[in-house]
Amino acid sequence: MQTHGLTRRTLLAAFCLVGVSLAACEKKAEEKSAEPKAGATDAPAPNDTPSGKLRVGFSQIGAESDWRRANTESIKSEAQNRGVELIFADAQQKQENQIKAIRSFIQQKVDVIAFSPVVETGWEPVLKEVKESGIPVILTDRAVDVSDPNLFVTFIGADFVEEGRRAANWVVKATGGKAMVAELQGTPGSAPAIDRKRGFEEVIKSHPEIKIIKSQSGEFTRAKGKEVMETFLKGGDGPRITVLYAHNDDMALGAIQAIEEAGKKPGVDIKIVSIDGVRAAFDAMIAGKLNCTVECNPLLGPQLFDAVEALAAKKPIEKRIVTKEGVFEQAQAAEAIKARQY
Ligand code: GYE
Repeated sequence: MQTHGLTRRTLLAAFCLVGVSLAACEKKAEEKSAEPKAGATDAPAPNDTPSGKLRVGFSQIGAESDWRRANTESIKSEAQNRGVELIFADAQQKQENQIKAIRSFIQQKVDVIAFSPVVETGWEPVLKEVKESGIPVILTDRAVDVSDPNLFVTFIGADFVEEGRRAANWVVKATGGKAMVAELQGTPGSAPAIDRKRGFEEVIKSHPEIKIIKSQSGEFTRAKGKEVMETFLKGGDGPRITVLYAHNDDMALGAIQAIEEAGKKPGVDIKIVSIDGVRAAFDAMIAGKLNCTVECNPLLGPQLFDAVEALAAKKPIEKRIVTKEGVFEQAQAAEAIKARQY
C-alpha cells in the first residue's frame, strides 16, 4: 500500500521528542493546581468531574483473541491502579463503532482519547474532529495510515514488520531454507496483518525454495483459523504444505485442530510458527504441536498511562514507543511458561 509506506516514513521521521501543547490537558493541569489539598475540604474539585480524576476514553477493537483479552485487562487494571477514570468501549471489530465511540468521547470532554484502530485507513475525518476539540489522541497496539502525523500524539505498540521477519527467520533456520508455506493472515486491512506479511515476505525473498502456496485471512480467531486451515488441507495443494505461518497464536491453535482432524501431526508433519506468545501457545509447544511463537506484548496499560500522565503534566513524549519482545521455541517453552503473565 503506497500511502502506508508514506505513513511509516512519516512515523520514522517523527521518531523524536515532541513537545505537546494540549488545550484539554493544560486546562486540567491548571484546574488541578487550583484544587484544594486532599482532606482540606469536601468541596468538589473545580473541573468537569466531581472526582477531579483524569478521564480517558478508550476504544478497544473487541475480544477476538487471548492477546486482546490480556490487552484489555492490562489497560483496565492499570487505569484503576493509577486512579484514572476509564471510559471503555468495545467496538466488536467494527471501525464504525470505534468512530462513534471517539465522537462520544469528544462530547464527554475526556482529557485523552486512546484507541487501538481495527484497520489502518479511514481515520482522517474523525481524527480531525478530535484535533479541533483540542483533546490529545494516543494510539495503542495498531497504527493508522494518515497523511498528517499530528493527528495523534504518540503510537505505543510493537514493530509488526520485525515480528514477521522473526517468524520467517525461524522458518529459514528450522527448514534449511526449503518450505511450502500456508499463511493465515490477520484481520484484512489491519496493521498487524499487513506488516506481519510484509516482514515475512521480505526475509523469504532471498530464499527461493521457501514459497507461500496458500494465504488467506483467519481474522485472528481460533474458529476462523480452523475453518481456513481445513479448506487449505482439503484443497489440491493441501498435501504439499510443510509449514504453517499464522499471524497470531489463536489462529495457529485453531489450525492445529484442523491438522489433527485431517490425520496429520501438527508440529511434525506441518511445522508451525505464530505470533503473540500467549500462554496457550506455550502449552501447545510443550505438547509438541506448535514449534515457535514470536512474542508480541499485550501488556500496554503501564506505557499507555505513563503517556497519559506525561501529557497531563505537559511533559514531552516520544512520537513512537516500541515494546520489547522475544522469540520462543519448543525447547524453551517449559521453562519460559513459568514467567508468562498472559
Ligand atoms: O496479534 C492478535 C490480536 O493487534 C497485535 O490483534 C494485535 C493483534 C494480535 O487479535 O492476536
